[in-house]
Amino acid sequence: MVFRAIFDKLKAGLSKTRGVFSGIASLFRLRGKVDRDFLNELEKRLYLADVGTSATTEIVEKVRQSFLDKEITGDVEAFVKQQLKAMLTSGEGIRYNLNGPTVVMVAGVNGSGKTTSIAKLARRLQEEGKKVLIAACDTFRAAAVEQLTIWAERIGCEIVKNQPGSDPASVAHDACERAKARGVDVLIVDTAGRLHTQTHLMRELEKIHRVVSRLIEGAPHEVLLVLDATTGQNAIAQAESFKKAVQCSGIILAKLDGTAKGGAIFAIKQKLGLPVKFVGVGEKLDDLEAFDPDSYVEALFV
Ligand SMILES: Nc1nc2c(ncn2[C@@H]2O[C@H](COP(=O)(O)OP(=O)(O)OP(=O)(O)O)[C@@H](O)[C@H]2O)c(=O)[nH]1
Ligand SMILES: [Mg+2]
Repeated sequence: MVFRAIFDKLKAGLSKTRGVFSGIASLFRLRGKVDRDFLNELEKRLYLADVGTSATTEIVEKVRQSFLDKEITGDVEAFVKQQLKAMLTSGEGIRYNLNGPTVVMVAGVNGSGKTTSIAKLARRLQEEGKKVLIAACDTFRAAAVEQLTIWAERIGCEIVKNQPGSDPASVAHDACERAKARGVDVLIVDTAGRLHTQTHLMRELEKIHRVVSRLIEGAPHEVLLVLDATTGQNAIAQAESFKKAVQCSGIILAKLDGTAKGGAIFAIKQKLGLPVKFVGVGEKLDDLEAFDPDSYVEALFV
């Protein structure tokens, strides 16, 4: 029952991308074979879903070869699904600190969906019975602290903050102390998406990283990079610059509901080698799902 409800939400969230993927089976039935026209159409659809050149070429070539080798008889869709699933890694959850608070730092360019994803994640963890604390370390954008405070109030979660313009590393410091003192299970750290320059931004992230690592052993235990799925493969370039500055451990792919570019997840996996841990499929609090390759690929076709 619960699984069904989660799957339905994922399906709804991926409906735009599914519009591009679906129809492959009927197209095959119509033609009755894997011929040039079928392969061209398959290739076109994979491109439209932003699967990316190398992943698209790989899949199309496998379909062609497998048809020649008579591995594909009737169900070409099942074959494509199997190829797509094999390209993704099974969802890994959050890596917890067993000896104290787990620190989850959240990074990403401005507007990618960090703050909203943090609220969703905090709520999700609270529902699992965890004590969560949020740190408002985006002190650069004037309204950022206020926005996070509103979310925190809505979900009944404690927040550590300071005036806009104050030092984000000192907020991170206070949050770590409070997390230890209050027996918090998970501390989630919001960060700025934009500073005066990109260099400033990366330095600030490194500084927050350093501060939390000094105060809590092994912290940050996760650095989750939030990518905006509507930017498709452009998100990869963003991710690369973040990956250099802070050692990202996973990805939250947000805003999948607003795009047909949900295929970008394959290119993200191929090019970044980082696991997608959560996907955002809407603006509401319960619109964050733990990533699972099987459900994801199934939801693209059903
Ligand atoms: N449709 C949809 N919208 C989302 C999702 N996640 C975030 N948004 C929206 O994207 C916009 C930006 O989200 P924020 O969470 O403020 O993004 P941010 O990365 O914190 O932005 P900055 O603080 O400016 O760096 C908001 O309008 C959110 O409601 C999602 O999964 N689906
Ligand atoms: Mg924000």
